[in-house]
Amino acid sequence: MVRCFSLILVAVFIKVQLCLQSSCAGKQEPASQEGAAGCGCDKLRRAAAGSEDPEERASSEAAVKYTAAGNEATSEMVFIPGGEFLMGTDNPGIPQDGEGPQRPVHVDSFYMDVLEVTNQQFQSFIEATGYVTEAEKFGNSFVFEGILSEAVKSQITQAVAAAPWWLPVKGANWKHPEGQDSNITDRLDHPVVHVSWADAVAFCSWANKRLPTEAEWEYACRGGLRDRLYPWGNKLNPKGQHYANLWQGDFPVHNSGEDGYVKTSPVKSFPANAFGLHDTVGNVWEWTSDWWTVHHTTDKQHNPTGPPSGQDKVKKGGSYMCHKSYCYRYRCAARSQNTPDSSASNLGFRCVSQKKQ
Ligand SMILES: *[C@@H]1O[C@H](CO)[C@@H](O)[C@H](O)[C@H]1NC(C)=O
Ligand SMILES: [Ca+2]
Ligand SMILES: [Ca+2]
Repeated sequence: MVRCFSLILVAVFIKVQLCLQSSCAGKQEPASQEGAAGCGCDKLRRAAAGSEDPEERASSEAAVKYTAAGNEATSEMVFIPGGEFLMGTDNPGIPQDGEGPQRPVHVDSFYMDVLEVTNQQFQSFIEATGYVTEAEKFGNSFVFEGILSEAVKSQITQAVAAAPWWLPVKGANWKHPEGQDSNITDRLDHPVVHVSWADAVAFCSWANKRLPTEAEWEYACRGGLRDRLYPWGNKLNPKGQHYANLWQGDFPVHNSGEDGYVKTSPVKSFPANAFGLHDTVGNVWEWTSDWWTVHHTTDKQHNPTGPPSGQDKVKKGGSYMCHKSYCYRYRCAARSQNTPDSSASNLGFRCVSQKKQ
């Protein structure tokens, strides 16, 4: 199995310049397997990851401090009627991600947030609890180079070697998505970003909810459709309309913003699927509760929860940075992974619960 690269420190100034001028863009096309897997979304990991078990840390913090839910602050939920579906695909867009084989899975009914958790909602959680996110504790987070100010870029001396467009930015966190000179004042209705897996678990616990399993997330994404690529069917842009906030143009140098957005979009900017869920695919990646594996049984599964342990957590749905040429992961069966302490400018979450909140 291909393990992820660790964060290799390089002199990025030169690297980014090179990247912008030619080499990276050239490498991205055509859509070879390598190119398709090369978005770098899974390459983000902190240089000095803590050894604590994030699951334990998240659940104990959540249990002790954050049991009082502020329900008005959290999203409207929709009932997802349980049933059996075909999880994964036998025609994987990115085989090494473990998208296949297609397999029968039953999930029980549950409720799911209609929308990705927003900055406004996350702010209510912080105000109510005093919670400090991992990005704030670490003092930095990963930001896509293309959305940074020149002032911030000029201070950065490191990058992710395998994906030089990801820069660890000092002071970047949920309140300052592109570093210290940015804020969320004009994007309270955008999805919160720079939240680690434990941060997401803490928020959901506070709201008396939890993260979805990968199976629940994928079942919900499919909206009752069988064996389709997207939450709305097989055509990316039916009738010329955009159904998700993705990337149009050439990655990583030019985002044409044809769908209306070059960064995150306000939640609900694109149509809902048949279950009433918006932005499952696109806008921001969404954490799930499962540990990552690329090996799946074809035996019928009942409410699967993934491997008992692991190093990375599964994230689903792709983001505003996804383009077919290098990150064809804006499909319900697609998946990627990050270490649980990772946070980035295109990674958020939504919650589920067994009971109506
Ligand atoms: C937030 O950012 C906007 C635009 O980027 C800026 O005009 C505004 O002054 C900032 N607000 C604060 C409180 O820093
Ligand atoms: Ca877009
Ligand atoms: Ca999403």
